[in-house]
Amino acid sequence: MTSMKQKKKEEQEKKAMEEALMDIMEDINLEEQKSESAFIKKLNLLRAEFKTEEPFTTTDILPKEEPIISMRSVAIKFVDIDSFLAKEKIETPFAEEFWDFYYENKQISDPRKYLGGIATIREKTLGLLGEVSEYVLNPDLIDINHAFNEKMQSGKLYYVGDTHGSIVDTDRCIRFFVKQIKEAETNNEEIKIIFLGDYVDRNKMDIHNLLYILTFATKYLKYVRILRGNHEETTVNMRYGFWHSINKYLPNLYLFNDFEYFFMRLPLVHAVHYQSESMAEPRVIVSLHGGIPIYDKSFTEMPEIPNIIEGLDLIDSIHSNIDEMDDLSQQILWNDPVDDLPPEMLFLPSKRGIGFNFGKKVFDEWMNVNKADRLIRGHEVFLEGFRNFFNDRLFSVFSSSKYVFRRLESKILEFDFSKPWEKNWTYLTILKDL
Ligand SMILES: [Mn+2]
Repeated sequence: MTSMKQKKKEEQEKKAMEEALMDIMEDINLEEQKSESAFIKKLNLLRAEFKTEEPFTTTDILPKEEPIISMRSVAIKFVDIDSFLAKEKIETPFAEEFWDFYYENKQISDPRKYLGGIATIREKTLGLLGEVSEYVLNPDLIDINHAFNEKMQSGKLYYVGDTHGSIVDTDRCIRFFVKQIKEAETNNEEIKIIFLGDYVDRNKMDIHNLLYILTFATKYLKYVRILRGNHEETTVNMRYGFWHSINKYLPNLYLFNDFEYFFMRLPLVHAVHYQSESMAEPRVIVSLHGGIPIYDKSFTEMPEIPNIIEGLDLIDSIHSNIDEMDDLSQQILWNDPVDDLPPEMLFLPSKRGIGFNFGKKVFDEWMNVNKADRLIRGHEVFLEGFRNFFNDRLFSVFSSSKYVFRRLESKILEFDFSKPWEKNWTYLTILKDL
């Protein structure tokens, strides 16, 4: 009986939700949206809206300055989180409320569950996005080349790959990290946690997954960094689920725009410059979502390589849409490494239809130019949740145990600087080790 009642209640809720959606979307034909051409139409409509509509509360989350188009030889600006925290008065009531909802009350089982109700959804979500923009993505912390650079002398460094709405994995990771952070604070040790992008799409819990990660990053501002993945982008979101999730669970036409506006501001690159007291030179661990960007593509000759750590010649990633970004930004989000290239080839066009597959020679040269020791990235699905390339200098990690129809061993990557360099990395299985 109870389950019958429950089912009926759910149906009623669903109906009310659908009606609300119809009200909000008015003249947009829902059947039409299912076909691809209608998606394109809708997309163009959204693009037009981005440009012409008076931003309707998005003012707070948009960058005030013009997108950065060109720069040369920019000195590295390091994140100085301690003086930032000392100088800023941090107030994050929305993050606190979301934290209470996800972490304290464990409200993560039902995608329709949301704080408040439909009337407050947009307000609260925008509140959180505003807090993330103001603190986590503050221009004082992010370098002019749209990267985070920071120093570490010791402690532990963690990387989380694509989570794609797999909130079970995310929840497990966050609970583990909270413990690690508390331990580090007690022992006065350093700790950093970097999320490599791809928070949404592929899973009905994707909105919650994203909001949970943003909440964690705001709550633990001192330790957590978030990057943009190729799924924090409009055309991909229209196609792979996020757009549907919003329509289904949070029926608000403008909320999709708000998220897309927000995604534009996520940085593409993070670099840890690790140097203990006994080291003469720092070792640089670069992370990004997809792969290393290069200038020209003859496939058989060594390309010209940009130094993205000391300053990009050209980066214009502040767009909601991949087509409008510059070539280097697109490649950072989409490129993949490849182990077995024909001997005469240095890289290949990607089967994904955007970006490239790069081989060891180009990778080694890129690392030279960028004075980097290791590269950490996500973007690729491996059943074992990870793969190392190029003599353990490139680490690829995937952190969603449920991906489309596959089950896999999702992992996170840990560096423990108390161990010798060559042996300081370990992959942890999220649903087993954490
Ligand atoms: Mn990806």
